[in-house]
Amino acid sequence: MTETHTSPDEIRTLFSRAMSAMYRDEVPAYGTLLELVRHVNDGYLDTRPDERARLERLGELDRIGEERHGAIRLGTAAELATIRRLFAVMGMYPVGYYDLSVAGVPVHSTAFRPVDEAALRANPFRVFTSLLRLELIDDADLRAEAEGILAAREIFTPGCRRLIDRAEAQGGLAAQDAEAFVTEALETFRWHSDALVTADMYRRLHAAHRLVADVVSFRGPHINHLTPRTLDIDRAQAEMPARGIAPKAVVEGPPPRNVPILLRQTSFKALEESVSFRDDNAAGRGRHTARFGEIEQRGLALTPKGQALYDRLLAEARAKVTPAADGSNAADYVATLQEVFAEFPDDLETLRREALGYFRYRADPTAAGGMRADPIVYEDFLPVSAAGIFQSNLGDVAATALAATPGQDRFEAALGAPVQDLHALYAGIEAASRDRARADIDATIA
Ligand code: OOG
Ligand code: NI
Repeated sequence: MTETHTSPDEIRTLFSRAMSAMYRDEVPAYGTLLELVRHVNDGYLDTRPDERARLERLGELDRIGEERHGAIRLGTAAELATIRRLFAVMGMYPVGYYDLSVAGVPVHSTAFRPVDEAALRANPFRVFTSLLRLELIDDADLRAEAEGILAAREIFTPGCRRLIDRAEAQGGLAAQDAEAFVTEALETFRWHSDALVTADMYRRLHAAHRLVADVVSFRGPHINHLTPRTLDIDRAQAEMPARGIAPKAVVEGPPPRNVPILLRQTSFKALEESVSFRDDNAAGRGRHTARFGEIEQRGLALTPKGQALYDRLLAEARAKVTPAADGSNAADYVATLQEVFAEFPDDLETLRREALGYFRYRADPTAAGGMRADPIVYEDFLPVSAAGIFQSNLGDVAATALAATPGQDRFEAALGAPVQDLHALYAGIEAASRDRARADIDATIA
Protein backbone atom coordinates (compact mmCIF):
# COMPACT_ATOMS: atom_id res chain seq x y z
CA MET A 1 0.00 0.00 0.00
CA THR A 2 1.22 3.51 -0.72
CA GLU A 3 0.04 6.73 0.88
CA THR A 4 -2.20 7.36 -2.10
CA HIS A 5 -4.25 4.29 -1.18
CA THR A 6 -7.24 4.28 1.14
CA SER A 7 -6.41 1.96 4.04
CA PRO A 8 -8.26 -1.37 4.27
CA ASP A 9 -9.52 -0.22 7.70
CA GLU A 10 -11.17 2.80 6.10
CA ILE A 11 -12.67 0.75 3.28
CA ARG A 12 -14.07 -1.67 5.88
CA THR A 13 -15.68 1.17 7.83
CA LEU A 14 -17.18 2.67 4.66
CA PHE A 15 -18.49 -0.75 3.68
CA SER A 16 -19.90 -1.57 7.12
CA ARG A 17 -21.74 1.78 7.18
CA ALA A 18 -23.07 1.33 3.64
CA MET A 19 -24.26 -2.18 4.51
CA SER A 20 -25.96 -0.91 7.67
CA ALA A 21 -27.77 1.83 5.73
CA MET A 22 -28.90 -0.63 3.07
CA TYR A 23 -30.16 -3.14 5.64
CA ARG A 24 -32.02 -0.43 7.54
CA ASP A 25 -33.86 0.43 4.34
CA GLU A 26 -34.58 -3.22 3.57
CA VAL A 27 -35.50 -4.34 7.12
CA PRO A 28 -36.91 -1.45 9.20
CA ALA A 29 -36.91 -3.60 12.38
CA TYR A 30 -33.10 -3.50 12.18
CA GLY A 31 -33.28 0.28 12.62
CA THR A 32 -35.46 -0.23 15.69
CA LEU A 33 -32.89 -2.67 17.06
CA LEU A 34 -30.08 -0.14 16.51
CA GLU A 35 -32.02 2.48 18.47
CA LEU A 36 -32.72 0.03 21.27
CA VAL A 37 -29.07 -0.99 21.53
CA ARG A 38 -27.90 2.63 21.55
CA HIS A 39 -30.41 3.41 24.30
CA VAL A 40 -29.37 0.39 26.40
CA ASN A 41 -25.64 1.07 25.92
CA ASP A 42 -26.00 4.76 26.84
CA GLY A 43 -27.97 3.83 29.96
CA TYR A 44 -25.42 1.20 30.89
CA LEU A 45 -22.47 3.57 30.57
CA ASP A 46 -24.26 6.47 32.30
CA THR A 47 -24.68 4.42 35.46
CA ARG A 48 -21.16 2.97 35.33
CA PRO A 49 -18.60 5.76 34.98
CA ASP A 50 -15.80 3.30 35.90
CA GLU A 51 -16.74 0.99 33.05
CA ARG A 52 -16.93 3.93 30.67
CA ALA A 53 -13.46 5.09 31.73
CA ARG A 54 -12.08 1.55 31.42
CA LEU A 55 -13.47 1.09 27.88
CA GLU A 56 -12.17 4.52 26.93
CA ARG A 57 -8.70 3.71 28.25
CA LEU A 58 -8.64 0.44 26.30
CA GLY A 59 -9.66 2.24 23.12
CA GLU A 60 -12.84 0.14 22.99
CA LEU A 61 -15.46 2.80 23.63
CA ASP A 62 -15.33 4.26 20.14
CA ARG A 63 -15.66 0.95 18.36
CA ILE A 64 -18.77 -0.21 20.24
CA GLY A 65 -21.25 2.15 18.53
CA GLU A 66 -19.85 1.17 15.11
CA GLU A 67 -19.56 -2.50 15.85
CA ARG A 68 -21.61 -5.11 14.02
CA HIS A 69 -21.42 -8.45 12.29
CA GLY A 70 -23.37 -9.78 9.35
CA ALA A 71 -23.99 -13.19 7.82
CA ILE A 72 -24.26 -14.57 4.30
CA ARG A 73 -24.69 -18.03 2.77
CA LEU A 74 -22.91 -18.92 -0.47
CA GLY A 75 -23.71 -21.61 -2.99
CA THR A 76 -20.45 -22.60 -4.63
CA ALA A 77 -16.71 -22.98 -4.05
CA ALA A 78 -16.04 -20.35 -6.72
CA GLU A 79 -18.26 -17.83 -4.90
CA LEU A 80 -16.41 -18.50 -1.65
CA ALA A 81 -13.01 -18.06 -3.29
CA THR A 82 -14.01 -14.69 -4.76
CA ILE A 83 -15.63 -13.50 -1.54
CA ARG A 84 -12.32 -14.21 0.20
CA ARG A 85 -10.58 -11.87 -2.24
CA LEU A 86 -13.36 -9.27 -1.85
CA PHE A 87 -13.08 -9.21 1.94
CA ALA A 88 -9.27 -9.06 1.77
CA VAL A 89 -9.59 -5.66 0.03
CA MET A 90 -11.13 -4.37 3.28
CA GLY A 91 -8.66 -6.14 5.60
CA MET A 92 -10.92 -9.08 6.53
CA TYR A 93 -9.49 -12.61 6.62
CA PRO A 94 -11.03 -16.03 7.26
CA VAL A 95 -10.71 -17.05 10.91
CA GLY A 96 -11.99 -20.33 12.33
CA TYR A 97 -13.95 -23.26 10.89
CA TYR A 98 -17.52 -23.99 12.00
CA ASP A 99 -19.21 -27.26 11.03
CA LEU A 100 -22.96 -26.75 11.39
CA SER A 101 -23.96 -30.10 9.89
CA VAL A 102 -23.79 -31.61 13.38
CA ALA A 103 -26.71 -29.34 14.23
CA GLY A 104 -28.71 -30.30 11.16
CA VAL A 105 -27.79 -27.30 9.01
CA PRO A 106 -26.17 -28.31 5.70
CA VAL A 107 -23.41 -25.68 5.71
CA HIS A 108 -19.91 -25.09 6.98
CA SER A 109 -18.59 -21.67 7.73
CA THR A 110 -15.84 -19.26 8.62
CA ALA A 111 -15.79 -15.67 9.86
CA PHE A 112 -14.11 -12.97 7.80
CA ARG A 113 -12.73 -10.37 10.17
CA PRO A 114 -9.77 -8.09 10.84
CA VAL A 115 -7.02 -9.91 12.72
CA ASP A 116 -4.47 -7.50 14.11
CA GLU A 117 -4.97 -5.31 17.16
CA ALA A 118 -4.93 -1.96 15.39
CA ALA A 119 -7.39 -3.12 12.74
CA LEU A 120 -9.75 -4.57 15.35
CA ARG A 121 -9.65 -1.31 17.27
CA ALA A 122 -10.33 0.69 14.10
CA ASN A 123 -13.39 -1.38 13.20
CA PRO A 124 -14.02 -5.04 14.07
CA PHE A 125 -16.68 -5.60 11.37
CA ARG A 126 -17.09 -9.34 10.70
CA VAL A 127 -19.13 -11.47 8.34
CA PHE A 128 -20.11 -15.02 9.27
CA THR A 129 -19.89 -16.75 5.90
CA SER A 130 -21.40 -20.14 5.19
CA LEU A 131 -21.00 -22.45 2.22
CA LEU A 132 -23.89 -24.71 1.30
CA ARG A 133 -23.02 -28.42 1.33
CA LEU A 134 -25.17 -29.78 -1.45
CA GLU A 135 -23.53 -33.19 -0.97
CA LEU A 136 -25.67 -33.50 2.16
CA ILE A 137 -28.86 -33.44 0.07
CA ASP A 138 -30.05 -37.00 -0.61
CA ASP A 139 -32.03 -36.46 -3.81
CA ALA A 140 -29.43 -36.75 -6.60
CA ASP A 141 -31.66 -35.18 -9.27
CA LEU A 142 -32.45 -32.19 -7.13
CA ARG A 143 -28.78 -31.84 -6.24
CA ALA A 144 -27.81 -31.74 -9.90
CA GLU A 145 -30.50 -29.19 -10.70
CA ALA A 146 -29.43 -27.00 -7.79
CA GLU A 147 -25.81 -27.21 -8.94
CA GLY A 148 -26.88 -26.10 -12.40
CA ILE A 149 -28.79 -23.10 -11.08
CA LEU A 150 -25.89 -22.02 -8.88
CA ALA A 151 -23.30 -22.47 -11.63
CA ALA A 152 -25.28 -20.13 -13.89
CA ARG A 153 -25.63 -17.23 -11.46
CA GLU A 154 -23.14 -14.37 -11.12
CA ILE A 155 -23.13 -12.76 -7.68
CA PHE A 156 -20.41 -10.15 -8.34
CA THR A 157 -20.78 -7.13 -10.61
CA PRO A 158 -18.16 -6.76 -13.38
CA GLY A 159 -17.01 -3.53 -11.66
CA CYS A 160 -16.53 -5.36 -8.38
CA ARG A 161 -14.39 -8.05 -10.03
CA ARG A 162 -12.33 -5.40 -11.82
CA LEU A 163 -11.66 -3.50 -8.60
CA ILE A 164 -10.70 -6.66 -6.69
CA ASP A 165 -8.18 -7.43 -9.47
CA ARG A 166 -6.88 -3.88 -9.31
CA ALA A 167 -6.55 -3.90 -5.51
CA GLU A 168 -4.54 -7.12 -5.73
CA ALA A 169 -2.34 -5.87 -8.56
CA GLN A 170 -1.63 -2.48 -6.94
CA GLY A 171 -1.62 -3.59 -3.32
CA GLY A 172 -4.55 -1.27 -2.54
CA LEU A 173 -7.11 1.16 -3.94
CA ALA A 174 -6.96 4.91 -4.44
CA ALA A 175 -9.77 6.92 -2.80
CA GLN A 176 -12.04 7.06 -5.83
CA ASP A 177 -11.63 3.35 -6.53
CA ALA A 178 -12.23 2.56 -2.87
CA GLU A 179 -15.55 4.37 -2.97
CA ALA A 180 -16.53 2.65 -6.21
CA PHE A 181 -15.52 -0.68 -4.72
CA VAL A 182 -17.83 -0.19 -1.72
CA THR A 183 -20.74 0.64 -4.04
CA GLU A 184 -20.07 -2.34 -6.32
CA ALA A 185 -19.37 -4.82 -3.51
CA LEU A 186 -22.60 -3.85 -1.76
CA GLU A 187 -24.57 -5.20 -4.74
CA THR A 188 -23.53 -8.76 -3.90
CA PHE A 189 -25.31 -8.51 -0.53
CA ARG A 190 -28.51 -6.86 -1.74
CA TRP A 191 -31.91 -8.55 -1.40
CA HIS A 192 -33.65 -9.46 -4.68
CA SER A 193 -37.28 -10.48 -4.36
CA ASP A 194 -37.39 -11.86 -7.92
CA ALA A 195 -36.29 -15.48 -7.56
CA LEU A 196 -34.20 -17.39 -10.08
CA VAL A 197 -36.45 -20.42 -9.90
CA THR A 198 -40.03 -21.46 -10.57
CA ALA A 199 -42.50 -21.87 -7.73
CA ASP A 200 -42.30 -25.64 -8.11
CA MET A 201 -38.51 -25.67 -7.95
CA TYR A 202 -38.62 -23.46 -4.86
CA ARG A 203 -41.03 -25.89 -3.23
CA ARG A 204 -38.73 -28.86 -3.97
CA LEU A 205 -35.63 -27.06 -2.68
CA HIS A 206 -37.56 -26.01 0.41
CA ALA A 207 -38.66 -29.58 1.04
CA ALA A 208 -35.01 -30.73 0.94
CA HIS A 209 -34.05 -28.04 3.50
CA ARG A 210 -35.24 -24.48 4.02
CA LEU A 211 -31.67 -23.33 3.85
CA VAL A 212 -31.18 -24.91 0.43
CA ALA A 213 -34.13 -22.90 -0.86
CA ASP A 214 -32.69 -19.71 0.64
CA VAL A 215 -29.31 -20.17 -1.05
CA VAL A 216 -30.27 -21.65 -4.41
CA SER A 217 -33.44 -19.71 -5.28
CA PHE A 218 -32.06 -16.20 -5.35
CA ARG A 219 -29.69 -14.02 -7.36
CA GLY A 220 -27.15 -13.60 -4.62
CA PRO A 221 -26.16 -14.10 -0.98
CA HIS A 222 -28.40 -11.42 0.54
CA ILE A 223 -27.16 -10.24 3.92
CA ASN A 224 -29.48 -12.14 6.27
CA HIS A 225 -28.83 -10.19 9.47
CA LEU A 226 -26.66 -7.43 10.86
CA THR A 227 -25.91 -7.56 14.55
CA PRO A 228 -25.04 -4.56 16.75
CA ARG A 229 -23.11 -5.09 20.00
CA THR A 230 -24.88 -4.35 23.26
CA LEU A 231 -23.27 -3.94 26.66
CA ASP A 232 -26.30 -5.44 28.44
CA ILE A 233 -28.10 -8.12 26.47
CA ASP A 234 -30.55 -9.08 29.25
CA ARG A 235 -31.78 -5.51 29.39
CA ALA A 236 -32.03 -5.30 25.62
CA GLN A 237 -33.86 -8.64 25.43
CA ALA A 238 -36.33 -7.44 28.08
CA GLU A 239 -36.99 -4.19 26.21
CA MET A 240 -37.50 -5.76 22.79
CA PRO A 241 -41.25 -6.52 23.16
CA ALA A 242 -42.02 -2.91 24.13
CA ARG A 243 -40.57 -1.88 20.76
CA GLY A 244 -42.68 -4.39 18.88
CA ILE A 245 -39.93 -6.96 18.45
CA ALA A 246 -40.44 -10.58 19.56
CA PRO A 247 -37.09 -12.10 20.60
CA LYS A 248 -36.29 -15.80 20.50
CA ALA A 249 -37.01 -17.56 23.78
CA VAL A 250 -33.50 -17.93 25.21
CA VAL A 251 -30.30 -15.95 24.89
CA GLU A 252 -27.66 -18.19 23.27
CA GLY A 253 -24.32 -18.73 24.97
CA PRO A 254 -23.23 -18.48 28.60
CA PRO A 255 -25.59 -17.33 31.38
CA PRO A 256 -25.45 -13.76 32.79
CA ARG A 257 -22.26 -13.34 34.86
CA ASN A 258 -20.13 -10.72 36.60
CA VAL A 259 -17.40 -11.19 34.02
CA PRO A 260 -18.92 -11.68 30.57
CA ILE A 261 -17.21 -14.46 28.61
CA LEU A 262 -17.28 -15.27 24.91
CA LEU A 263 -20.52 -14.25 23.31
CA ARG A 264 -24.20 -14.03 24.19
CA GLN A 265 -26.74 -13.56 21.39
CA THR A 266 -30.43 -13.24 20.84
CA SER A 267 -32.41 -12.71 17.66
CA PHE A 268 -35.88 -11.97 16.36
CA LYS A 269 -37.57 -14.23 13.87
CA ALA A 270 -37.10 -13.91 10.15
CA LEU A 271 -39.58 -11.73 8.34
CA GLU A 272 -41.99 -13.21 5.89
CA GLU A 273 -41.37 -11.44 2.60
CA SER A 274 -43.16 -11.63 -0.68
CA VAL A 275 -41.13 -12.96 -3.60
CA SER A 276 -41.91 -13.55 -7.25
CA PHE A 277 -40.99 -16.81 -8.94
CA ARG A 278 -39.97 -17.14 -12.57
CA ASP A 279 -43.33 -18.50 -13.58
CA ASP A 280 -45.41 -16.09 -11.51
CA ASN A 281 -48.15 -14.12 -13.10
CA ALA A 282 -49.13 -10.85 -11.45
CA ALA A 283 -51.59 -12.66 -9.21
CA GLY A 284 -49.36 -15.39 -7.83
CA ARG A 285 -46.62 -14.26 -5.53
CA GLY A 286 -44.74 -16.46 -3.07
CA ARG A 287 -43.47 -16.00 0.44
CA HIS A 288 -39.96 -16.55 1.79
CA THR A 289 -38.44 -16.10 5.24
CA ALA A 290 -34.77 -15.30 5.27
CA ARG A 291 -33.84 -12.09 6.99
CA PHE A 292 -33.86 -11.48 10.69
CA GLY A 293 -32.31 -9.38 13.43
CA GLU A 294 -29.84 -10.20 16.16
CA ILE A 295 -27.98 -8.48 18.97
CA GLU A 296 -24.96 -9.68 20.89
CA GLN A 297 -22.85 -9.01 23.95
CA ARG A 298 -19.15 -9.84 23.81
CA GLY A 299 -16.86 -10.79 26.67
CA LEU A 300 -13.54 -12.36 27.53
CA ALA A 301 -11.91 -14.60 24.90
CA LEU A 302 -11.23 -18.04 26.40
CA THR A 303 -8.08 -20.13 26.07
CA PRO A 304 -8.46 -23.74 24.85
CA LYS A 305 -8.67 -24.70 28.53
CA GLY A 306 -11.42 -22.17 29.19
CA GLN A 307 -13.21 -23.09 25.96
CA ALA A 308 -13.14 -26.78 26.93
CA LEU A 309 -14.69 -25.92 30.30
CA TYR A 310 -17.34 -23.81 28.55
CA ASP A 311 -18.12 -26.62 26.08
CA ARG A 312 -18.37 -29.19 28.87
CA LEU A 313 -20.70 -27.07 31.03
CA LEU A 314 -22.88 -26.09 28.08
CA ALA A 315 -23.23 -29.73 27.04
CA GLU A 316 -24.06 -30.65 30.63
CA ALA A 317 -26.77 -27.99 30.89
CA ARG A 318 -28.26 -28.94 27.53
CA ALA A 319 -28.27 -32.63 28.47
CA LYS A 320 -30.29 -31.77 31.58
CA VAL A 321 -32.69 -29.44 29.77
CA THR A 322 -32.65 -29.31 26.00
CA PRO A 323 -34.09 -25.94 25.00
CA ALA A 324 -37.32 -26.69 23.13
CA ALA A 325 -37.69 -25.07 19.72
CA ASP A 326 -40.97 -23.42 20.80
CA GLY A 327 -39.44 -21.85 23.92
CA SER A 328 -41.79 -23.71 26.28
CA ASN A 329 -39.02 -24.73 28.73
CA ALA A 330 -36.97 -21.53 28.44
CA ALA A 331 -37.12 -20.60 32.13
CA ASP A 332 -36.11 -24.10 33.14
CA TYR A 333 -33.18 -24.05 30.72
CA VAL A 334 -31.94 -20.65 31.89
CA ALA A 335 -32.08 -21.75 35.55
CA THR A 336 -30.18 -24.96 34.75
CA LEU A 337 -27.57 -23.08 32.75
CA GLN A 338 -26.99 -20.72 35.65
CA GLU A 339 -26.70 -23.61 38.08
CA VAL A 340 -24.27 -25.62 35.96
CA PHE A 341 -22.10 -22.58 35.18
CA ALA A 342 -21.58 -21.86 38.88
CA GLU A 343 -18.47 -24.00 38.36
CA PHE A 344 -16.97 -21.46 35.95
CA PRO A 345 -14.83 -18.92 37.87
CA ASP A 346 -16.40 -15.48 37.71
CA ASP A 347 -13.72 -12.98 38.68
CA LEU A 348 -10.96 -11.68 36.46
CA GLU A 349 -8.09 -12.63 38.74
CA THR A 350 -9.11 -16.30 38.99
CA LEU A 351 -9.82 -16.48 35.27
CA ARG A 352 -6.33 -15.15 34.61
CA ARG A 353 -4.52 -17.21 37.23
CA GLU A 354 -6.15 -20.41 36.02
CA ALA A 355 -5.35 -19.50 32.40
CA LEU A 356 -9.00 -19.72 31.36
CA GLY A 357 -8.99 -16.46 29.41
CA TYR A 358 -6.69 -14.26 27.32
CA PHE A 359 -5.44 -10.98 28.76
CA ARG A 360 -3.69 -7.89 27.49
CA TYR A 361 -0.89 -6.75 29.79
CA ARG A 362 0.53 -3.31 30.37
CA ALA A 363 3.11 -1.83 32.68
CA ASP A 364 1.60 -0.15 35.75
CA PRO A 365 3.92 0.72 38.64
CA THR A 366 0.92 0.94 41.00
CA ALA A 367 -0.15 -2.67 40.33
CA ALA A 368 1.17 -5.80 42.00
CA GLY A 369 4.09 -7.13 39.94
CA GLY A 370 4.18 -3.85 38.02
CA MET A 371 1.68 -5.12 35.44
CA ARG A 372 -2.03 -4.80 34.93
CA ALA A 373 -4.13 -7.24 32.88
CA ASP A 374 -7.28 -6.40 30.93
CA PRO A 375 -9.55 -8.98 29.31
CA ILE A 376 -9.19 -9.51 25.56
CA VAL A 377 -12.58 -9.36 23.83
CA TYR A 378 -13.80 -12.47 21.97
CA GLU A 379 -13.98 -11.56 18.26
CA ASP A 380 -15.35 -14.86 16.93
CA PHE A 381 -18.48 -17.02 16.97
CA LEU A 382 -19.78 -20.12 18.76
CA PRO A 383 -20.96 -23.14 16.77
CA VAL A 384 -23.76 -24.17 19.16
CA SER A 385 -25.04 -20.58 19.32
CA ALA A 386 -24.81 -20.21 15.55
CA ALA A 387 -26.81 -23.41 15.14
CA GLY A 388 -29.44 -22.02 17.54
CA ILE A 389 -29.63 -18.80 15.53
CA PHE A 390 -29.96 -20.68 12.23
CA GLN A 391 -32.63 -22.92 13.75
CA SER A 392 -34.65 -20.10 15.19
CA ASN A 393 -34.82 -18.21 11.92
CA LEU A 394 -35.43 -21.35 9.89
CA GLY A 395 -38.72 -21.75 11.69
CA ASP A 396 -37.92 -23.64 14.87
CA VAL A 397 -38.14 -27.09 13.36
CA ALA A 398 -36.49 -29.68 15.59
CA ALA A 399 -32.95 -30.33 14.40
CA THR A 400 -31.68 -33.69 13.22
CA ALA A 401 -27.94 -34.09 12.73
CA LEU A 402 -26.82 -34.65 9.15
CA ALA A 403 -24.44 -37.49 8.44
CA ALA A 404 -21.48 -35.38 7.42
CA THR A 405 -17.82 -36.11 7.25
CA PRO A 406 -15.67 -33.37 8.79
CA GLY A 407 -15.09 -30.90 6.02
CA GLN A 408 -12.40 -28.39 6.94
CA ASP A 409 -10.09 -29.64 4.15
CA ARG A 410 -12.84 -29.33 1.58
CA PHE A 411 -13.85 -25.94 2.92
CA GLU A 412 -10.28 -24.64 2.69
CA ALA A 413 -9.87 -26.08 -0.79
CA ALA A 414 -12.99 -24.16 -1.84
CA LEU A 415 -11.80 -21.03 -0.07
CA GLY A 416 -8.40 -21.25 -1.73
CA ALA A 417 -6.60 -20.62 1.58
CA PRO A 418 -6.41 -22.03 5.08
CA VAL A 419 -8.52 -20.40 7.78
CA GLN A 420 -6.54 -18.80 10.59
CA ASP A 421 -6.56 -20.38 14.01
CA LEU A 422 -8.37 -18.09 16.42
CA HIS A 423 -6.45 -19.26 19.48
CA ALA A 424 -3.13 -18.50 17.78
CA LEU A 425 -4.40 -14.95 17.15
CA TYR A 426 -5.45 -14.31 20.77
CA ALA A 427 -2.30 -15.94 22.15
CA GLY A 428 -0.21 -13.76 19.83
CA ILE A 429 -1.92 -10.56 21.04
CA GLU A 430 -1.47 -11.63 24.67
CA ALA A 431 2.22 -12.51 24.21
CA ALA A 432 2.97 -9.27 22.36
CA SER A 433 1.34 -7.23 25.13
CA ARG A 434 3.36 -9.04 27.79
CA ASP A 435 6.61 -8.40 25.90
CA ARG A 436 5.72 -4.73 25.54
CA ALA A 437 4.85 -4.44 29.22
CA ARG A 438 8.15 -6.07 30.25
CA ALA A 439 10.10 -3.76 27.96
CA ASP A 440 8.30 -0.77 29.47
CA ILE A 441 9.11 -1.93 32.98
CA ASP A 442 12.76 -2.51 32.06
CA ALA A 443 12.91 0.96 30.52
CA THR A 444 11.68 2.60 33.73
CA ILE A 445 14.15 0.66 35.85
CA ALA A 446 17.10 1.39 33.55
C1 OOG B 1 -25.57 -17.41 10.32
C2 OOG B 1 -25.92 -17.76 11.74
C3 OOG B 1 -24.71 -17.60 12.65
C4 OOG B 1 -24.09 -16.01 14.56
O1 OOG B 1 -24.10 -14.85 15.01
O2 OOG B 1 -23.78 -16.99 15.25
C5 OOG B 1 -24.49 -16.22 13.16
C6 OOG B 1 -26.71 -17.50 9.36
O3 OOG B 1 -27.88 -17.63 9.78
O4 OOG B 1 -26.42 -17.43 8.16
O5 OOG B 1 -24.62 -15.23 12.49
NI1 NI C 1 -25.12 -13.58 13.77
